[in-house]
Parts: sequence; C-alpha cells; structure tokens
Amino acid sequence: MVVAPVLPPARPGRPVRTHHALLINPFYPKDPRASYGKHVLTPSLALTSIAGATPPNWEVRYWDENLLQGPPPADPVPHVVGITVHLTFARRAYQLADWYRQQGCRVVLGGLHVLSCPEEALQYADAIAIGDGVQLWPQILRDIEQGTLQRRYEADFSRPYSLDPPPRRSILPRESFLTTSSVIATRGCHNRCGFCYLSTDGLHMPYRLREVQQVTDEIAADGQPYVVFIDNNLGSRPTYLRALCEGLTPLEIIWSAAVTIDVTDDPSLVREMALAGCTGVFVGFESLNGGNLTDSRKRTPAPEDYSRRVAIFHRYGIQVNGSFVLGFDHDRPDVFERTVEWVEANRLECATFHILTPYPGTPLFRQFEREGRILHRDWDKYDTAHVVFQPKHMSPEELDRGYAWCYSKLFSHGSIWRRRPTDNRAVPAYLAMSYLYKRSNRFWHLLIRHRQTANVWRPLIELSRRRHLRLRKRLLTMDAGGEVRATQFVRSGV
Ligand code: B12
Ligand code: SF4
Repeated sequence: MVVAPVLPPARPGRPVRTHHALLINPFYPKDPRASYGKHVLTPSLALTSIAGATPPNWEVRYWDENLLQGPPPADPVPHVVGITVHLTFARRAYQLADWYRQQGCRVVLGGLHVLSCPEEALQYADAIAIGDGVQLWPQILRDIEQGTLQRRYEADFSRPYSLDPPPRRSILPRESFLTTSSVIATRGCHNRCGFCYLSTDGLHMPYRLREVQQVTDEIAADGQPYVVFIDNNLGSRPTYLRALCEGLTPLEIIWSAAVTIDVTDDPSLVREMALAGCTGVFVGFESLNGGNLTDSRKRTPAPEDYSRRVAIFHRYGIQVNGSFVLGFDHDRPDVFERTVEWVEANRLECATFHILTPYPGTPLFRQFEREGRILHRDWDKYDTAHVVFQPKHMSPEELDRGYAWCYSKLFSHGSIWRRRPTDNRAVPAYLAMSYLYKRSNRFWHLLIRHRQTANVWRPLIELSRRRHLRLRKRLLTMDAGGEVRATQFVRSGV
C-alpha cells in the first residue's frame, strides 16, 4: 500500500488501437497510521464522469492503480490515456505519462493539480485539461481524431450542472469497492476557507445544484444499498438538502455525506436526513480554537457550541466522523491532547487528523511563502500526513510526532472503548466495526489485492440498511424531540 507497482520497460513501435481510451487513477502511498479502508470506499468520480462524456465511437477503459492489480495495461496500446492528477500523486502521474508517451499514446492530464500548476503538468502531457473535464473531454477526443490537438484546454465550472451526462459506472470493477455509488449533488461551498483547495487561484467554482430527480435516478440506476455523497458540503443550501432528503427517502438506501456543522442550526433538518437514510456525516471541525477558524475565514458556529451540535446528530442515530487540522498558528503543543480528549468526550465514532497543508495556489500557500515558512515543494509529501511548513509554536518534528500520537491514541483499545455508544445494545456492532475499520490494515490489504472488498462488506452494509429501515420507523412514530441512538454498522463519511 506504500510502493507503486513497478512499470515494465516501455515497448515502443507497436501500433496503437484507434478510438481506445484508457482512464487512470494513479497510485499514491497510504498512511499506515490511518485506515486503508477509506481508499476503497468509493471509486474516483472524476474518471467515471469523464467516461460518461466520452463519444459513443470511443471505447473506454478504467484502471485504478490503488486496487493493487499491478501496473496499468499497455496491450493493446491505447490511442489516448487520460490521467487524473492530484498533487499527492503528481509525480506518479508524470511517470505514467512518460511511459505511455514512449509507447506512442496521446496523454491528456486533468484534475486539481493541473489547475493549480498547469505549466508543470504541460511538460509531461500532449494536452492538459484545466477545469471541468466533462466539457473538455469530448472536444479533446474530436481534436485527436482530426489531428488538431491543442496543448491546453480550459473550462470553468459555471455551466448548469444539470447539463452533465450521468457518470458511466459500468467501466468500474464493482467487486473492488465498498460501494460504486460515489455521487455528487452540489458543487462548490458557501465558505472559502483559506487552506481549502476551493480557494485555489483560477478556480471558478460557483455554487451549483443538480436536479434532485437527476441524483435519485442515478442512484437507482447503480442499485447499491450504500451511497457516498462526495460533495464538499451537502448542507450549503438547507432548502435543497431538505428536498434531496425527500427524494432519497423512497429509495430506502443508507448514505453518508460531508456537511458543515451549521446544518444542525435546524434539528428538524437533521431528523429529515436520518429519515432519508443518512447514517453518518463527515464534519470539518478543523480546529477547537476560534482564532484558527477566524484566521482561515471559516464561517462556522463557535467551537464552544460544537458538543451540543454533535449531540443533535447522535440524537437521530447519525454517526459523526470529525475532521481536524493540526498545526495552525494558534496551535501549541497541547493541541494534540486537547483534540483527542474532545473527540473522546463527545464520543465521535471516528475522526481524521490532517497536518495543515498549504496547497499551491491557495491564500495559505502565499502567506507561508511570504513568511518564508514553506520547507520544500516535494508534492508527494503534501498529503496532510507530512509537515511541509514551519509551524509557529512548535517544531516540524513536534507537529509530526503529535499527529502520529493522535492516530495511535484514537485507534487504541482504550479510546475505541471510551467512545462506545451510550446504548449498550449498540456496543457489539460498534466494536466489531471499529476493529475491522481501524485495526485491520493487513486484512484490508488482502481484501483489496484479492478483489474481495465488496464480497466481505456488502452483507454488512445490507444488514445496516435493514437495521436503519427499522430505526426510521421508530423515528417516525416519535415527535420531533424524540431520540434514537446510533446502532449502525457503516462508517461515516470519506
Ligand atoms: C472522494 C475523495 C477522496 C477519496 C478518493 C476516492 C477515489 N478513489 O478517488 C479518498 C477518501 C480515498 C480520499 C483520500 C484523500 N484525499 Co480526497 N477527496 C475526495 C473528494 C471528496 C472528492 C473527489 C472527487 O471525486 N471529486 C469530483 C470530481 C468530479 O471532481 P474532480 O476530481 O475535480 O474532477 C473534475 C476536474 O478536475 C477534471 N478532471 C479530473 N481528472 C481529470 C482527468 C482528465 C483526463 C480530464 C480531461 C479532466 C479531469 O474533470 C472532472 C470533472 O469536472 C475531494 C473533494 C471534492 N469534493 O472534490 C477530496 C480531495 C480531492 N482530497 C484531498 C486530499 C488532501 C486527500 C488525502 C491526501 C487526505 C488524507 N490525508 O487522507 C487523501 C489521499 C488521497 C490522495 N493521495 O490523493 C484534497 C486534495 C487537495 C489537492 N489540492 O489536491 C481534496 C480536494 C479535499 C480537500 N478539500 O482538500 N479523497
Ligand atoms: S467549509 Fe470545507 S469545503 Fe467549504 S471552503 Fe471550508 S474547508 Fe472547503
């Protein structure tokens, strides 16, 4: 899980198979301190979306190096290779691009890192797609057919979302993911935090909504019991979320999504989410220090009110996966202990920790550059698991050790036990799931390599879904102040 598959020597001079496109999600090393499970939770929506926009006279194939099935295929030699590039796997993407170009393929690079560092990506590609690939991909393929391929293609994200064709999930190896239904309903976010990729220079991503019917049709067509919404913030527009919940309820699926904590402003909306099948939310708390949130320009309720709001999710049986960023300018060496203590006191079912990472092109990157605090530009290490800048009140080593300590503490037997649900009936399921998810990386490795992820997880998901249907019935019979407890299996969020 930490070393990319070795590429065999390139075999140039073979004929390319015309109108054959290969889409690749490159390998990235996994942090062994966190769970490997999250990496096979869902497939890349970028590539299925682009596949959906592929003209019918093109054959399209998908390869995800993170599924541990060896190096990507070069037989037959693809006419076009499309690679998605994030900064953490940019180096690997460029290596793959070189390898395919040596064999006569046309290589197109797209994705977030291409948007923030286009000149860098151009050195490795025949063409780059800056921005929305769904608009650009058909035009790129047409230009390749006509021999008029340009070097750069650009599109912003302002086109109405409802014009996008549905993602093509039929290209996916269904057995390799916990669910193939990674779905998006909204694009953008009402916030623009200084450290977030949404603040990248040149990224024009206004808030966009898809028709509820479009979203529910897509979910029904994929036929999975569990759906993961990969929206930056599904709760940005509460009226839309309410309408979406109404559309999701009859599907009788379970789902999870990322939301900001202000979704709890109206507890009746949280109740609607539970009734529609929401079993878990991923919440970016970011920090328990208000100064850090103000510096980041995050519009959010005060950290002092977080506990009350977490309890609202729990009241309706929704698990909370809290995301915390460590190393902000108001953080001192006690931040690690204080954060973990808070996670335990509030019985968060799961948490993810991230070392503050200045993504290139963001205000945070510019600030640290101005202050001379960027330590290096080795993008491989910009994965939120490595320190790449000089923190204000501690050394990089202290931050690195503190981050590792947070995970070892969170995944320890004691912490898992302290965060158990208050309802004793829910404890066995919680423990089984916690151990499977958090302390079984060897097992995950086997499941992934032997393509058993779906076989092992689907029965558990189905069980969770049925339990959740019963929970919804109980919830319906209660008044709005009623309470159900978290008794689910499925981990929350991504
Ligand atoms: C799902 C997800 C994951 C899943 C990945 C599942 C998978 N198998 O892909 C998991 C949970 C594993 C994951 C892990 C991590 N993630 Co993540 N993840 C996301 C998330 C929520 C959705 C990505 C997505 O599918 N977007 C929807 C697609 C349609 O958008 P898109 O990728 O931008 O693609 C469009 C264009 O860019 C372009 N395009 C993209 N590729 C290509 C290729 C071609 C050929 C073309 C023509 C066009 C094109 O066209 C697409 C359609 O318009 C995003 C946040 C977000 N909402 O986007 C974060 C995000 C991508 N993740 C991020 C991070 C930091 C991580 C981690 C490093 C965090 C951690 N410490 O664990 C890890 C490690 C992964 C890694 N090394 O990259 C950051 C990346 C920041 C950056 N600047 O690169 C994001 C943006 C979150 C954030 N707010 O900071 N992640
Ligand atoms: S709330 Fe989350 S998704 Fe929205 S801008 Fe801030 S970090 Fe990004």
